[in-house]
Amino acid sequence: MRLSLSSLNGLPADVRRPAYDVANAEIGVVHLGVGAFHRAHQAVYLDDCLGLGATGWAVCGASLRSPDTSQALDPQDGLYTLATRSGSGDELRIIGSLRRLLVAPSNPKALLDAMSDPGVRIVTLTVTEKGYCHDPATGTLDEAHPDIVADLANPSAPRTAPGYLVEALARRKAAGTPPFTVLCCDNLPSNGATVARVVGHLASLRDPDLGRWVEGEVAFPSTMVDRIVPATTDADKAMVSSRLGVDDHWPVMTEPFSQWVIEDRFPTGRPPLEDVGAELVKDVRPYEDMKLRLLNGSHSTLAYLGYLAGHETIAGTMAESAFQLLVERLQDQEVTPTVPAPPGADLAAYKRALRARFANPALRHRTWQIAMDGSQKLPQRLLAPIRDRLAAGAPIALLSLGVAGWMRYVSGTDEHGQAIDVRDPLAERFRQVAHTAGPDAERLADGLLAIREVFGTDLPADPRFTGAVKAALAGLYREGAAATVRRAVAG
Ligand code: CS2
Repeated sequence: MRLSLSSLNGLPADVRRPAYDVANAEIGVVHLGVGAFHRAHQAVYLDDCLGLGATGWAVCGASLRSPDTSQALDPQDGLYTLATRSGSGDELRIIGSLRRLLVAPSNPKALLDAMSDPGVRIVTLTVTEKGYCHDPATGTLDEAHPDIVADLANPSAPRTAPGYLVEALARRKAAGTPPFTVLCCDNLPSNGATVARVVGHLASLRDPDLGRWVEGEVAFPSTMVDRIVPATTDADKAMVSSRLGVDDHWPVMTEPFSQWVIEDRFPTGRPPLEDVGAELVKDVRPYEDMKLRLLNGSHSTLAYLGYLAGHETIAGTMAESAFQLLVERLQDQEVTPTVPAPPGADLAAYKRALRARFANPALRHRTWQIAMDGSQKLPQRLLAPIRDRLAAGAPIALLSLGVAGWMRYVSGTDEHGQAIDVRDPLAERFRQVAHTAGPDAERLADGLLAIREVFGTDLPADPRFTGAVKAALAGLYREGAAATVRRAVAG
């Protein structure tokens, strides 16, 4: 038997179920990028809102690429299990807010129709950093991106999230329907402003008048989203299904912690998110810097160096005391001075909690998963604090070790001569650089530093930065990651 509306009532008593009439919940949100993160984060807040009796805020979730999620959840009436993992075991809860699933490539019209529906007031997005087709160093639309070129040539069957947003907004404008609010939930710097810039630019390339309308009429509030959501494994699926007594083909696994800070700017209304734990604020920036630099910056550093040192998971990496110390020093000495504390926040407690979250052994968060798409992540996670430190004339040795870890990783060969499965939109460029450099660390560093989309033009010209990164990279080649980390934290 399968998890579905008809099997919902027979679930064990310790599995929490939606506290509202799921079958009749009306859609008010379209979500682009309906992956595990959305299902463990925004969909849960909306499920809570529906449970409080706020109607009209169920979700129509779309995949922009693969049909996997819809294939797993359609036969389950959109229902799935959220498993919250901690030292005291797994708590299971069924989420009902995902009322409809669409697969964009096989039916772009259905998605554009859903986004044009006047009942839809918000479009949320988790399409990952690369899904915005922007230049990560400058945050502007990459006009030469093949999918953007395709979306301009064929606007009614878009390939990209910006393409869908622009076409749907154009249709709403033509129909006299007020625009939806665009709520980016990806880990981009100033995510609202960045997506506004990208979408506004694409709209203006289609039609300057549409561009001005998007700029003047559409709200793009910024958000800071936080919840660690490792990819679901077959063992997770089997565990959940056996506890439910029915099959769930795609549960999501997560940690107890969850945070959502949202700029409160929704001209056409929003669900009562403040009643379900979200923080509605005027300025998200300090929260975002805190999270991107302290959490994600440490995460990427642990992912590259941990992977190289032979660790499969973040918790496994944190179990080595030198890595634990590395994170602590990186956060305390080099990153915290670049992060103004958000109102009322206790940064010391925040950092302690972060390290405990990383060390949660119940979460098997793979270093390889976090290592993905580094070209899109490095600028906001490690390079932005490095720029601030350089401007202040302050040391950057540990941040540079993270960058060197990325370089060693994208060289594509591990410390035992085995190939690394490097996933990144720029993977081909990395391969060429690594091929030309051979085993020469200095040449590898020079080749990668010349990638302007990652490093811009300022950092490669600053010998304080290039010197620190090259010294760290030479250490990684000479001694390996584990010994380099031990040496970095010694004394
Ligand atoms: C991680 C994030 O994969 C990654 O790059 O750093 O997904 C991280 O787990 C989340 O941002 C936590 O909120």
